[in-house]
Amino acid sequence: MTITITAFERSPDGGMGLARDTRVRWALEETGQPYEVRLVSFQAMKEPAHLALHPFGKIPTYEEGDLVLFETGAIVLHLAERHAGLLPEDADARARAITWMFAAVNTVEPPILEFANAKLLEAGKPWQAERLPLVMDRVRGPMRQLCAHLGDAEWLDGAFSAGDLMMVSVLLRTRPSGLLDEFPSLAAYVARGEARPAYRRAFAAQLAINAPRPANG
Ligand code: GTB
Repeated sequence: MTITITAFERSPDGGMGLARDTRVRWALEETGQPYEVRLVSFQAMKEPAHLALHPFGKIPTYEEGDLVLFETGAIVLHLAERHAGLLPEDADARARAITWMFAAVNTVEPPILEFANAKLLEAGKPWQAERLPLVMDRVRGPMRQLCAHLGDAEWLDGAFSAGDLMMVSVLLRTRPSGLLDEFPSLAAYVARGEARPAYRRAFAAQLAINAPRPANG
């Protein structure tokens, strides 16, 4: 059955892999699932046809026959549960990998989003200069704790799993601000994720859509 996901027609990051379709593409690549992509504009995301797939009017969405999913955590979990490659066989190890997926989106990602919003949406507000360092510290907290957990390990819990896929994807958003480089072991962890052939294919596919196109003569 054909899998179709949606992605930005023009990603605000110009294809640096920070938009959330990248993590879904990565999971599709890790599990060896071919997929198609439907590109949507910001305007189209808020129109009824897209809202029928995603009640919050965002990307990515996931269609597979009659099944329609949204929320990257749910999509990656769906793929990981149905195909080999992203979750261990052992039931306890599987539960721990899923725990790390939740930790990525529920504990590590929220302060990163708060920081992104404070930087972009509060630009020019009189309180921004005072607030930004506080918000940045809230990002550092879970990153510091994650470093302590990771130690010298390659991945969060044994072999690479959907937990790592989600965590690396979330941490990638801390690179442009310089925060990721404050934590060399996390930067190395993210680099290990990016070095995976499946990640490289996912990154290249989304970059190909967003790369500057030559002007038509
Ligand atoms: N919790 C949802 C999930 O994980 O699926 C969040 C989905 C979401 O926020 N999608 C964003 C979106 O559709 C795209 S990824 N936004 C459009 C809108 O809200 O109107 C967020 C994103 C956008 C741009 C960058 N960037 O340029 O660096 C990074 C991340």
